[in-house]
Amino acid sequence: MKLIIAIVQDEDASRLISQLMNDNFGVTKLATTGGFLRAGNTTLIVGVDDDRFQGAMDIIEKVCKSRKQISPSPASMVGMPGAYTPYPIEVVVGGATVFVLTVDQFMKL
Ligand code: 2BA
Repeated sequence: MKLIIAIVQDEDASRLISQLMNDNFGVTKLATTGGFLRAGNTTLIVGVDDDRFQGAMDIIEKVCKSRKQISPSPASMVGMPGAYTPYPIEVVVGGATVFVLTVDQFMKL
């Protein structure tokens, strides 16, 4: 069994959850915040049997789009010595940042 941890954009989250649930994947949604932009994003936890892993990844890849985002200033630099003037930066965010872990045990008690 695998545990998929997928960090996605809020705009894609609802459709992604619907599509995963339609295919009978179990999904947990966490409201999260990116460290760089300090903007909201969504983290989904999906536990899947090995034989259904690729199916879940295909849905994530199909639904999640990469987008350009303008940040007024990299939030991580605010307060750094020498970083006095905020300046806009353009970053490409997503589609999805995905971590895959092998699950030792899965139980519902
Ligand atoms: P954020 O940390 O808010 O990052 C948003 C986007 O800003 C990133 O998109 C990337 O394009 C850019 N970015 C991040 N750090 C940067 C830096 N030091 N210099 C220049 N640009 C930078 P993504 O790579 O698609 O990441 C989207 C979100 O996924 C991240 O939001 C963060 O919440 C998560 N993430 C990405 N890599 C991660 C990792 N290794 N561990 C944990 N979370 C991660």
